[in-house]
Amino acid sequence: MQTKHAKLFAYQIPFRCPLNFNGQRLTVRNGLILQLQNNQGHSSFGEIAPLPGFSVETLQQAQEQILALLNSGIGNRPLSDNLYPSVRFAVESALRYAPFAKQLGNEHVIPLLQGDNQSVIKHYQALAMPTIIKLKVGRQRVQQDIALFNQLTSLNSLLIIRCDANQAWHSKQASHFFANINTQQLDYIEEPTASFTDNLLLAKQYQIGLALDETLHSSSFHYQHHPQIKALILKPSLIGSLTRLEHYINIAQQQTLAVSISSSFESIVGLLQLNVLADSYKGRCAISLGLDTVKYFQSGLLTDPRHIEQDLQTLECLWNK
Ligand code: OSB
Ligand code: MG
Repeated sequence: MQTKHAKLFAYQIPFRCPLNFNGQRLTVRNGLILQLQNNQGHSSFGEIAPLPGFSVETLQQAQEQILALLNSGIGNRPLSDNLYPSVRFAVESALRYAPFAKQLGNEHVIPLLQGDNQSVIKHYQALAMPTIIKLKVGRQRVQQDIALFNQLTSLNSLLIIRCDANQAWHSKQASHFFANINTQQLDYIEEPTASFTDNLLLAKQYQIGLALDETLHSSSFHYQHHPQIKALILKPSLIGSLTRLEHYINIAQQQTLAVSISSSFESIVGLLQLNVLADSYKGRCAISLGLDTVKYFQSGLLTDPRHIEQDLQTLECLWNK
């Protein structure tokens, strides 16, 4: 299929409250939407929104790269190996021209809880106490994380929690956490410390499951299976190439790992694209969707799947040919 037209839009979506990304406090989310149209008139989207604190590239760099690519004619020749992950994922997925769902496949979206203990508990109750949640830990004293975990599990003895520490703990802090929770109710934890070796040791000692997230983003990392590893967290905007994602899906399939296709706080356009991608992996491994992030945006621009076309018309257009 040949691409006939391309448009590039710039968006800015305010967060409801400022959010912290690896020490970077953001009040708005900035990104780009790529819209391609093929010679049969089908439209397709990709989102380019490097996440400060997580992405190697800045939005400015990504914007320069996508504009250069549009200038040289997108889809005319193989993509260079030097594309930034956010650009590569947007372009590769838009070029697939896979039809969009009209809404997120909610049944597999895992509720994400973060904030102070009181608001997390309130949030959990407001959700009618689901049996699986993802909980951010490592952003307050360990003792408070322990109290929160135990409060949640005491509200619902059937609750299974997936924790995510974003490598915030030292080994001692992680030990303290695992020693003081009911590990039977911990499905797995993403990245307790920054050391992969320590994480494996901790997991063995406390008989808990590990999930790999940040670890997968390092180009020098080569997967070797350990029985403690239970899940892979795949963030396509940070991993970039569909081939690399496919590689991890193959590993998950071979080792029976769970996979979470997870957001990097994209607009609804990026989230729908991630949903399409997750659907394409169905049947190969247990897939869940880490896409419960649109709730952090002020409702309006690019937060409602029904209004994408109208919303795009209000955005600054950086390319239209
Ligand atoms: O650490 O998993 C993370 C979003 C942006 C950057 C890092 C992370 C996240 C998420 C996305 O947690 C939501 C999810 O995975 O459920
Ligand atoms: Mg994570």
